[in-house]
Amino acid sequence: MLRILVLIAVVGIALSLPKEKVFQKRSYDPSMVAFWPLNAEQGTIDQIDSNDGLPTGVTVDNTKHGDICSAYSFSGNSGSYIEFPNNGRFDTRFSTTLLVYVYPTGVAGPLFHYKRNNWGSHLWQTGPNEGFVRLTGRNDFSSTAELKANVLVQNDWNFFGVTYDYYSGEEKLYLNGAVVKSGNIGSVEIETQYEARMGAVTFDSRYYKGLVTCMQVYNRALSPDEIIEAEKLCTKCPAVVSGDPHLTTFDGRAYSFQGTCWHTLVKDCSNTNPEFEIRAHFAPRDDIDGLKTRTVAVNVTVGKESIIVDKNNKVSGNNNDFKPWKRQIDVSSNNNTVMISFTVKDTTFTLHWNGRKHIFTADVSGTAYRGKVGGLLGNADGDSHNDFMMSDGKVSKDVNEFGDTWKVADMRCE
Ligand SMILES: [Ca+2]
Repeated sequence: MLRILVLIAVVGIALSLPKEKVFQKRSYDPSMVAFWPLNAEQGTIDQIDSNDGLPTGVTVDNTKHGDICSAYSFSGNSGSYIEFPNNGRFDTRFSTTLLVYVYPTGVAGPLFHYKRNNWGSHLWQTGPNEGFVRLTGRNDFSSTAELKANVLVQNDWNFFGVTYDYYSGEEKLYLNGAVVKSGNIGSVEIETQYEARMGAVTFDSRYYKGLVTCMQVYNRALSPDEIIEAEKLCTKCPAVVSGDPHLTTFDGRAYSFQGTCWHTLVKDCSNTNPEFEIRAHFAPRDDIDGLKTRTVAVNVTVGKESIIVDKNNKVSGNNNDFKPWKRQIDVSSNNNTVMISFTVKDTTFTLHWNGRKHIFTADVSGTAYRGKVGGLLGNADGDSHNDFMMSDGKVSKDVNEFGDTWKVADMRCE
């Protein structure tokens, strides 16, 4: 009987998980005690422990807002919230950092609130532009001083949060990596032992309306530099090459470029002997008049390995010369898409190519090559303004001047 019950319990858990846990190649800061990506790929699954969020009355929003492609949408009523069960892992008790990306469209509501039915430690939006935090004392119902600042921008992304250092007593409110308010609340053991709610609590009629993604909890006060690094864990839209060809860089800059023949999309610029390079073959469209071009093949080179995938998704190259366990370029396909991935240092590139539709997307995770790549997809340093970096390292204002420097000299085209 016990065996049957255990089996049922396991099946129940498997069915209730919204998505599979995504295997992370990167390792997180050891002080991170909870991380809910709150995006289309990883949903409400806790990437650190098993405190997966339980969504109620919220939807995944796949509309691109700024450079973020997916987030959770809260409708601003009592039935729209995510509850995060707390097995003790994100009970930080002493020092803490709470960070979250919010896109408010309403007036007020809880962003991360410990204790669903009363005032535990909490981070809120308390006015159209007002961010607010109050940490509460553990078990003695005391409250520390509030910190608030009129800094949130409506209908835009705000990377908002708080740090608290138990030893110094310093508490700091952050927006987009900068301190916007600070105070000293002394050394208080804080109330963080309860479940947390986002969107709505049961005892207050203010409900958050808007989008949220990338909720992070740490058990120490991060420094400003570390908060800027933490922001990079938040999933941005992939770089895209599609159409005639319209391109969007890793940093979210969209432009059109009509070069023909092979061009470099992404290249390792950290070294005179690049470790990897991704190229695309642009050809004039034969189905319409004018100078429109589109992508007809992609070429990926990593070390001595090189493959080309054509518009029929056919893969050729020298990768069969390598034993499977020695191959650096991983290729798989399903339906109309070829997926190519490779990892160098801590950085993984994930590429999707749909030859029939002439659509190529590139995702990058890791930090070793931030700002150390070049090509038509930009330098991936988080700043869209410098994305027209030419092959000599200078930044151009002219799209054709920029694009032409990334034309590949030693590859021929019919
Ligand atoms: Ca850039």
